[in-house]
Amino acid sequence: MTTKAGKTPTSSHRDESFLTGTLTATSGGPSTVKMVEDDIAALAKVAILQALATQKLGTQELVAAMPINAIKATEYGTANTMSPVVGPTATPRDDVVGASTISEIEANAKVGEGVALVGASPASASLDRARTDASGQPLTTNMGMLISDNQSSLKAGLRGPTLLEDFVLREKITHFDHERIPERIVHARGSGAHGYFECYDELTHLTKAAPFAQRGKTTPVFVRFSTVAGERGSADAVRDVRGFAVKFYTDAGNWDIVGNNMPVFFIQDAMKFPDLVHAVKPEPHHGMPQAASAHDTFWDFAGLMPESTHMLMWLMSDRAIPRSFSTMQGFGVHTFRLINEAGESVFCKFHWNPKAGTHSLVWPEAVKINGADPDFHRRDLWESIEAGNFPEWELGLQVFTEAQADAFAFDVLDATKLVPEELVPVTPVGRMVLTRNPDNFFAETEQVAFGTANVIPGIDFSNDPLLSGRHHSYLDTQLSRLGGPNFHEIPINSPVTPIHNNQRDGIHRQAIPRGRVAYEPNSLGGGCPFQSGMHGFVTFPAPVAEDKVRGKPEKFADHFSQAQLFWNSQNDVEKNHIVAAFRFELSKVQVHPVRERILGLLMNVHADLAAGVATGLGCELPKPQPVLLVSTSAKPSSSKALSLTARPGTTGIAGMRVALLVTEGIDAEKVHAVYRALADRKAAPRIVATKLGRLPTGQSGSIDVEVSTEIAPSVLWDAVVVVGGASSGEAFANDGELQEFLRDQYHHCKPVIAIGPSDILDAARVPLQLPGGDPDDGVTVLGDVDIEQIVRAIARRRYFDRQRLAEQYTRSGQLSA
Ligand code: HDE
Repeated sequence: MTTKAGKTPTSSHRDESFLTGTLTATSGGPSTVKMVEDDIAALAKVAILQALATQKLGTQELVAAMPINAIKATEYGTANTMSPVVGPTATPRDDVVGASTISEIEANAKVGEGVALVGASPASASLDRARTDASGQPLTTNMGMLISDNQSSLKAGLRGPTLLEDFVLREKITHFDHERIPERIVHARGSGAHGYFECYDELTHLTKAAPFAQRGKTTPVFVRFSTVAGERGSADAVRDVRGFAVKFYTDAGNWDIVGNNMPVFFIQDAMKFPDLVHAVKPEPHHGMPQAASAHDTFWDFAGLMPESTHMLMWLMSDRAIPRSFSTMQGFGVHTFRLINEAGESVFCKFHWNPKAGTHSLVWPEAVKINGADPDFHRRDLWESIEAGNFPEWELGLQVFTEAQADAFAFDVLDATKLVPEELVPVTPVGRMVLTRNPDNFFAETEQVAFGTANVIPGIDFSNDPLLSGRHHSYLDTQLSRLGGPNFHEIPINSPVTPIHNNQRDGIHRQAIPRGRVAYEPNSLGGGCPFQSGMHGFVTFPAPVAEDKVRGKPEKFADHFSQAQLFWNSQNDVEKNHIVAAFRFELSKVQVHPVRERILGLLMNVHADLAAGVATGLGCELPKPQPVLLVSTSAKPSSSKALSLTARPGTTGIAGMRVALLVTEGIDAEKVHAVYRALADRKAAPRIVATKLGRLPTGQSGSIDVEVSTEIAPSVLWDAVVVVGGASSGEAFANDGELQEFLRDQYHHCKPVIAIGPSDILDAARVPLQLPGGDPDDGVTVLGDVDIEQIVRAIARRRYFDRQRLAEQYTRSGQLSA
C-alpha cells in the first residue's frame, strides 16, 4: 500500500472493524484527510482494507488537487470561443481510486479480470468481438443451456395439450415474434459492403480530417446503397433515386457522407421533407403503388413545387435506373466545409465517380428485371465482391471559397442546384474499394445507422437548410428504428476510436462503465473524461447577423436554369429517355390537371421536352408555369459531366454478365474458349440454355448448362454470345423463348454476338442493319472465335443507334426494328 511519504502505519485509537465500516460506507465520510491517514495507519496489515484505504485516500487527494473549476472562465467571451481549452485533470495515486467497487479484484469467468480496464473501450474493437460461429456446436437456449430436442414442444402426453412450462419453446417463439424492427422511413431497401478508402495525397492544406492526413493512408468504410421510396421487400430496379451512404471509421471518430446518386434534391428546406415523402410513398387510402413515383400524389406535389424541376429531370433520366450500384456516381449533394489546422475554411462538394463508368438500364428492361430478379442490384454487388471483382470509386472534391460562392448565379446553400464542373473542377483525392460482403445482413446492413451529423475535425457543415434538418432527423429516427439511445453500441455503428463520455443507462446498454462519475466537471474522477480543446471538433465560426425569420434566400427562387442546363447536357438518346419517362409516369396519373401542371413546368425547361411529353400524352400544351426568377449571370449552357453516357469507365468488361447461349450440337471448344477469355477479363460468363442439364455437342461430347433461360431471362444479361452449331438455326426457328432472348437483347440495345451461321439471328428476327440500312456495330456475326472483337463489342455495352429516331421512340416507346 502507498501511504503519505514518511508515515509508518501505527495502531489507531479505533478498532479495525470500526474502520472497515468507515471505509466502506456509501454515505458520510471523514471531515479531514488526516482522519483517513490515521485510519490507514491502523489498517496496515489488513490486505483487503489496504485497497479500500488507498481508494479513499486517493479520492480525497484527487478532489483536493482540483479545488476549483480551473477552466470556468474560458466559457465566457468571444475571444475564448475559437480556442477551447483541454479540460483539467488530476492523476490518482492508484488505479483503484477510479474503481466502482473494491471487490473488482474478484475475477471469474463472467466478470473477467476486472481490474485492467483503465481507458478501455471494448466497443471500439473490430467486429471480430461480435462475430459468432456455430460450426460443430450444440444448440443452446439464449441462456446457454443445451437443448435436448429441437423437434417437439413439451406436452402433457403425446396427444395432450402443450404446456406453458415449455420455456424452450416459449423463448424460441417469443424471440421470433420480435425479429422485425421498423424499417427505415425512406431508403428502407438497401445493400451494404465493407471496404476501405485510400487517400492519394495528403490534403492538410485544406482539411485536418483524418482520412486525408497522409498520402496512401487507408480508412475502413461501410457503404450502404438503397432505393428511397420502396419498402424493405420492394424490387431493386425501380425508377428512383439511389442512396449512397458511406461511413468512414476514421481514427478521429466516425464520419458519414450520406449522399445520393444524384447531385441535387427535390426540395430546399427540411420543412418540406415529410410532405415530399408522403407524396411519393404509396397513397394512404389503398397503399399503392409500391416503390414508384408514377402516381397522382407525387406529381401533384411536384407540380406545386417548381423548385423540384431540376431533380425531376434527373429522376426521369436513366440515372434513376442504374445498371448496378458499382456503375453509379455518388454525391454529398449539400455544400460542406473543409477546415485546416489553421482554422481556415473552404466550401466543398463531394463526388464519388465509379471506375466502371456510369451505366444504366433502359426502362422496358428494368420493368422486366423487377419480375425476373427483384434482387438484381443486391445480387450484383454481392456476386462481384464474392468473385473478387471489387467495385471501386474515386472520391473527388469541388473546392471553392466563400467569395467564389457569392459570385455564382445560384446559391450554394440551395440543394436543388449543383456547382457545374466548368465553374469548379472535380479534383480526385482518393479511392474507395469495396472488398468484403457483410457476414450478416441484419446485424450490419439493416442495423447500420448513418447520420449527417457524424463528422470529424476538419469537416463542417454549411447552412444549407435541408442539411440542418437532416442533422436532427437521422439521430431521431434511429431512436425508434433501433430501439433507443444506445444504438451507437451496435457493433456496426461503433467507431474504431475509444468512446468515453458521461452518457449513461438507457435501454440495452452494453458498456459497463467503471467508477462512480458520470458528469463533468468532476474532481472525483480526476476530471476525466475531459474535454480535448483544440484537439476536438471546433465548429467553424461562420458569422450570423440577421433577424430570425422563416423564409428562403432570393436566389432560391431560380427554379429552372439548372434544369435547362441538365437538359442541354444530354445527348439525343438521353433526351428521348427523359421524354419517355415523363410520358410513362404522367400516363399513370389519373387527374389530368396534374399532368398539365407538370407540362407547365417542363415548358420552362425546353420546348422540345414539353412538346415531346405532351405528344406522348396525347394532349395540348398548357400555359407555362410562372417563372419567379430568371438567372441572368454567365453560366455554362451545357456540361458534359452531366451526361450519363459520357463516363464509359476504365474497367472494360469486368463485372459484365455475359450469356453464352447454347443449343444442341454446338462446338463445345468454342464455347469454352469464349468462356475462359471473358472470365480472364473479370466478366461473369455463364453457359445458358432453355433448361439445365447436359447438352450434346457437335463433337459427340456434352456441355454442362449452368443457368436456364427460365430463371435468368435475357434482361439479366449485359450481352449474349450465341455459339451456333449445325442445327442451331433450326433450334432458334422453333423456340420462341430463344427468339425472345435474342430479341430482348437487341431491343434493349445490348451486344448480340453470333459465332457461326447467321441464320440464328434471322430466325430470331434480329436485323444486322440499323433501321436506316447502316451496319449495326452491336450485332456481330463471326465465322470463328475472335476474342478481341467479342470483348470490344461487349465493352461498348449499349448500341443506342437502334433507337434511331427520337420521334419514333417518343411516340411508341418501341424500337424501330
Ligand atoms: Fe435522408 N433520411 N433525409 N436524405 N437519407 C434517411 O435516416 C431525411 C436527404 C439519405 O443507408 C433516414 O436512417 C430528411 C438528402 C440516405 O441507412 C431519415 C431529409 C439525401 C439515406 C432521413 C433528407 C438523403 C437516408 C431514414 C431532408 C442525399 C439512407 C432512415 C431534410 C444527400 C441511409 C435513416 C442508409 C435516410 C431524413 C434528405 C440521403 C428519415 C429529414 C438530401 C442515403 O432520417
